[in-house]
Amino acid sequence: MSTTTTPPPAKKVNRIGLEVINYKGSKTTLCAGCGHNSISERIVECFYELGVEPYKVAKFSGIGCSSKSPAYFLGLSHGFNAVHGRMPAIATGAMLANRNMLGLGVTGDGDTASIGLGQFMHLVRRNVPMIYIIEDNGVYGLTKGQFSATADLGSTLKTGILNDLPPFDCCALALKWGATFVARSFSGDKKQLQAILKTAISHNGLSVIDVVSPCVTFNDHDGSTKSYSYMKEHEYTLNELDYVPFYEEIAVDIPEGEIMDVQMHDGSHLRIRKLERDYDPTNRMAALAVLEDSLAKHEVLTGVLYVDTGKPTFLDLLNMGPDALATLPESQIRPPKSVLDQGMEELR
Ligand SMILES: Cc1ncc(C[n+]2csc(CCOP(=O)(O)OP(=O)(O)O)c2C)c(N)n1
Ligand code: SF4
Ligand SMILES: [Mg+2]
Repeated sequence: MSTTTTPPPAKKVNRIGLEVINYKGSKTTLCAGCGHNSISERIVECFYELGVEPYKVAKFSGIGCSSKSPAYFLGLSHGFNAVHGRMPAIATGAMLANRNMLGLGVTGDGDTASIGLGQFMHLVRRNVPMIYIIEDNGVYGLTKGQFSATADLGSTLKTGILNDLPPFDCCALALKWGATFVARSFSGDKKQLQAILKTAISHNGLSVIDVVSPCVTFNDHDGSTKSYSYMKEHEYTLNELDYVPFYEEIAVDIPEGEIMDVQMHDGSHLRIRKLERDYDPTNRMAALAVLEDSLAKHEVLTGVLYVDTGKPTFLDLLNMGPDALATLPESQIRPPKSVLDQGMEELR
């Protein structure tokens, strides 16, 4: 009797031959339903779908539930969990040492806008080429839900305590200080967040992405403006986004005037479809104005607020050569003895 065996189904791989499992990390220990978990899922999908080599990614974070999340994606990548609010300095050093890495910072609103505000400022000012995701829940989740500096005026804690301070809007701050890609999204908006993340992967400069990411344990009640229900009622989508990677043909049948096409550094395209508002995301002043306007109307504006593909990065400004410092032989990075001797002589 002959037995026929059906071959196992072929494993699904991306364009560099890796399976999605190669982009996952350890099992999450965050609360079920936490927005941060959805963002981790989007990171896994986007890096897999674009075929980014995971071992060429350097993950950075500070301290917080959000900053724990790099353990839950890209397990084959490099990672550095820094001190609270000090991730930008570590990331800047790492990107200077090895420009061939793709830098991915994941942080919280407390990590960025409270203790780490000064570090964030300098990262933006320098246009360090990396992705900087703020998982914004308006509270310090890890330390049991105190207000952070992004909590809205008039919002309340679960206990009823009122926030009487105005918030920092991380997108407005990033725009003011010179960021070259600024976007806001919501952890529950899969399609929009994917398009934004993919564009950030292609961007040569600092990408600041503020993602409203509800904390189900401490900030998902009626008085919160970072809850799932508040976002459902107050999210206002600025533009519809479509990302076309450099290795895919772009369709040409676009009605003129409706879509703005931005070519990214690696040849990919971000296609931005205007919605109700006539909005130009290459105009920084318009971006600041639209944020002010949304604040007054109690809208949470999501989409791409600003994109500038022409500004030099920190590595360009420092005239860093094409080779990563970390890969140069010692003969090229250590001054010869004669130069050191001369320096010592001058100090005598
Ligand atoms: C120097 C220092 N100060 C304070 C703390 C306590 N602490 C740990 S996490 C955190 C806030 C985290 O909030 P956020 O960055 O918003 O992350 P989330 O937990 O909300 O994701 C604080 C204040 C610390 N770990 N180190
Ligand atoms: S405490 Fe809040 S921020 Fe932390 S894991 Fe739980 S839901 Fe997420
Ligand atoms: Mg937080």
